[in-house]
Amino acid sequence: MKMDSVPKTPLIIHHLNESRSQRIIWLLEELNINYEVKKYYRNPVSKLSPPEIYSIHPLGKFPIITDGDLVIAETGAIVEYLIENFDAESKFKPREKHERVLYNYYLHMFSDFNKNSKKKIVKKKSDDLNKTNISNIFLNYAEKSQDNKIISFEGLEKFCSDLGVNSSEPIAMVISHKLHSKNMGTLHLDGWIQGWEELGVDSIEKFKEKLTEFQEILINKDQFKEFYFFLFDFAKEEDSRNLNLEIAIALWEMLLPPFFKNLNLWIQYLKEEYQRPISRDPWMSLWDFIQQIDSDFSNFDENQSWPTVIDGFVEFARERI
Ligand SMILES: N[C@@H](CCC(=O)N[C@@H](CS)C(=O)NCC(=O)O)C(=O)O
Repeated sequence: MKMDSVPKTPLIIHHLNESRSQRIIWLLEELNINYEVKKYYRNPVSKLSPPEIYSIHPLGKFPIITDGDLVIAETGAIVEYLIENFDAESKFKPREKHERVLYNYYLHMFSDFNKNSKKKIVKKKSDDLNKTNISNIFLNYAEKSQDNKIISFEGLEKFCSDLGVNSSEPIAMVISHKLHSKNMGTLHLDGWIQGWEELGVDSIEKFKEKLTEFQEILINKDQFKEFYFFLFDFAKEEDSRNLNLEIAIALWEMLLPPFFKNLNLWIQYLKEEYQRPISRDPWMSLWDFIQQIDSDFSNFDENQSWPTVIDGFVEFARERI
């Protein structure tokens, strides 16, 4: 085969941060090859490849190089390709038999070697998932005008309807929670991937099977707490520190009936007397209050440091029950 010491167009190395694709960049430099780096970043939580790499190569792993139409994955295969085609000065090419043995040894060893090689390899729940499916499903609902990185209100409604869920029902908020949504009405690609992987699902049908567990969260006090805490940031305006009172009341009316016997009195107090936005501390403390204080308030102690809104409520309620 004729060796081209210079590729016709710059070779592209698809490089993932903190990964072995650095080795290929080293080799490209050593061989003085004309190349461009296309950077990708691991999902900050799952540390997995970003979904767009699957459109370059179905393996979805780094490194990958593209040389014109040719796409090559696997460190060893890439190293062989580069040395075979661009090592004009035979800098790395083995010349003698014993060199070839060593060359093969290092090539195979390093292809399989990473910083975790000495640790016991634990199979992750997400390893068996079809990650391409997960990101393709996202694209079905994503907002084209936002580079396909966000699902907004319309897409969310369509997603809920494909799951057989009404987007105004409480379970739709559990879905947003499970997919790490940061604001009501939007889903982001990174949270979506993380969520689907944590749930261990990769199709709409499998996602639907999780809905019974999600319903359980809405009635089980041990599971509800985490979801309830998530709601404060989810429901408040991004640039505000507090939650608008009407929204807080709507959420409490929708979600607290299974847990809070004095809910109606609480709402009455907020509407008639308190009439202010809700800050984080009262939002969170209300949950502890519901769990710890009897519905006749007999074990309520004013000297414990409950937020003012709760002290005010107890005073208001005691006169009415
Ligand atoms: N045998 C492959 C392994 C590729 C591989 O596991 N790459 C890692 C980076 S070091 C990766 O892409 N991880 C992200 C992921 O698995 O989602 C090779 O040597 O190229």
